[in-house]
Amino acid sequence: MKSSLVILYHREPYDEVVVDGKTVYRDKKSPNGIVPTLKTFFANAESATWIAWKQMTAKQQSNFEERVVMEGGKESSQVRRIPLSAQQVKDFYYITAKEAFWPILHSFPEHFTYESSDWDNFKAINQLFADAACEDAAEDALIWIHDYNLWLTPYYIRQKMPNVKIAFFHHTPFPAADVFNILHWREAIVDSLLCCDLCGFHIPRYVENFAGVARSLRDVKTVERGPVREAFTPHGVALSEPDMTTKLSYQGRTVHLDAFPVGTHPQYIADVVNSEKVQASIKQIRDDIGDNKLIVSAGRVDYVKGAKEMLLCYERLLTRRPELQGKVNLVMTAVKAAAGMRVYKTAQSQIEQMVGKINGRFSKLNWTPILLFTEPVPYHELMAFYGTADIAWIPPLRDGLNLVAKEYIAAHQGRDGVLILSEFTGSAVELPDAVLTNPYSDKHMDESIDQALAMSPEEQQERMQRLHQVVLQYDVKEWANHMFRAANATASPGEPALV
Ligand code: GDG
Repeated sequence: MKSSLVILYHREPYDEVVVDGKTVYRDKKSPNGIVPTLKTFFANAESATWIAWKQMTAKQQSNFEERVVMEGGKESSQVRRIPLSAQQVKDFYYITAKEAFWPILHSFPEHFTYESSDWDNFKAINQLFADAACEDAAEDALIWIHDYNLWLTPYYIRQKMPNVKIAFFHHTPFPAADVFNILHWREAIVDSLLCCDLCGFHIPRYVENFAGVARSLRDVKTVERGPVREAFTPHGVALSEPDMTTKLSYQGRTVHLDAFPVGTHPQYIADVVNSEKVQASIKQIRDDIGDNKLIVSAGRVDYVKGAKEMLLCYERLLTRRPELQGKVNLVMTAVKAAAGMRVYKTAQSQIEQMVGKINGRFSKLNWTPILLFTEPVPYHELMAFYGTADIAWIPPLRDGLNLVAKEYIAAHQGRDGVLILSEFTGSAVELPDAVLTNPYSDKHMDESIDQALAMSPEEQQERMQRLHQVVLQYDVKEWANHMFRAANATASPGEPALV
């Protein structure tokens, strides 16, 4: 049976567990990120295929079930796995995507290296995804592709299916032409993206950057432009943009461009934070730290996430204001990257060394300034830290969006709490009531942490209420619904059902 919805997302939507000797594909426990929402659409579509890659040995590949149905799922919703060897994953994802594309996407050309990239392997893997999508997609299906590691799939799909509807969403920033065009594979990437019916980005600035790249490389025509939706701050934030291009045309095809930032699950998070289990953890944390101010900062190890800049600022804070020694606690997750991702090694050791230095310099017998987790903290514990924290500190030098900001706000429904948020995250354009900060400026960073520590409970509550409105209105379900609405509004056939 052909599918009306085909999702191309590199992660599998289930946990593979063995029950009584039989492999079962069970719903993932973690409610983080977009997978739970995509799964809702996947499960509700009349017929759907979810295409992900699965790393396996040659022996495993010889005895491998390509399509599986999730426990409790319908036969018409299948997960199709593309088997890749460890070497293919390393070349494709850890090296080409992370060493060449990631630094360019995040405007860090100094980290860009392509010597080890294997473009042919990248093309071959994208072709595998595209072939699988074309095999499964009905003529009037919607194919929804996620992220830059599948950049070339629209081109390969379009060659086989000229009329199928293709939507692509970028989870990362999209840089301006003068940075993007450093990539010497730029024409192939842009030609592929111009094969989509809809190209989605988190914020208008990334849309404009993409349109600028397309104009710089190809003879595209701007068909439509307009002011940005009221969801976005049009001026004054580093990544603000008042107007954006909404339609381009190229070689007889219209490409719709849109900005619809990913949301979180605000009610779910609030329920978890209010649960007995998390409330007990919150009480425990409070008993442990007393009246100290708790600051939380969560994320993966990545040079784009600004951990170094935040730690330097924290060290300056304890030096500038010695009365705070023993009175503040920073809880930080810097979840280390998969083994083999050499691109993050330096960032990881820098964080560990800086935390060691600060703790070595300031710790007292009964107080350690930073609690660092390098392994993922279990979800409920993380929510307890979010729920307890007086301040969430989110300092990326560059970040497509940043979901932690929205999760912290969701965890503080009806309460106080301060969000310090870098202006160089996509979220900052939606959340002007945060204490917005420029992580490239020591002075600005210092002022932001001082402002956060001094903010009155009344001001905290007022800001938090407004922030919460945004997070509630643009949740992750609205994000996916927006994508379906925008895809439906494009000219090609295909009418996927809204949930
Ligand atoms: C990409 C883009 C964009 C963090 N530490 C722990 C933990 N986390 C969770 C957070 C949050 C998630 O990880 C991180 O989400 P982000 O959005 O911050 O970042 P990326 O992973 O870089 O995601 C990003 C996103 O795609 C969506 O489009 O926002 O800009 O880079 O959910 O809470 N979760 C657990 N333990 C931890 O220690 N359980």
